[in-house]
Amino acid sequence: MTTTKTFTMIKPDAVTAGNSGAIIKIIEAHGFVVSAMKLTQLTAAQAGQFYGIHKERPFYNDLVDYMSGGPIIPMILEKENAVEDFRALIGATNPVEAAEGTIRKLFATSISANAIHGSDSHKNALIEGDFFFSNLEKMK
Ligand code: IDP
Ligand code: MG
Repeated sequence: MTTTKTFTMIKPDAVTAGNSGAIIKIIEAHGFVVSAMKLTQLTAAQAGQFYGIHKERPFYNDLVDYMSGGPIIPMILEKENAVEDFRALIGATNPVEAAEGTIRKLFATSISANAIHGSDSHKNALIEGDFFFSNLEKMK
């Protein structure tokens, strides 16, 4: 198998709660290599663009407010089978449904403030990584 990329960001609830270090430690312990990372904060317009696919959903405005309301840590990760393995590591969107030991089970406080994002496809991983990082900021 060849190494592939996924994209993640630690969401404002988890960064603000001081859980970033613990989350990155879990990610690395599961074999993911961080190849780009920064601390930043989205404007409402940027959060709206990032989550544009959810524009018609009832939670869209709350999601944009929440995701632009505090610091985030976006990262590009590399591993074999990165997208699928990372979705398994973060767990279900709703922490009540997330499996034991998953990042959302450990750190999410609600279905909206659910600690972490993970790309749902290889194509979206590349789009989302490009949303946050220039080629100069990417290690490879
Ligand atoms: P995912 O993050 O597990 O891929 P999506 O369905 O793509 O889940 O939703 C994107 C984000 O929108 C979620 O991670 C969560 O923060 C928020 N969200 C999803 N569904 C709900 C909901 O029913 N109520 C409030 N927020 C939601
Ligand atoms: Mg999604």
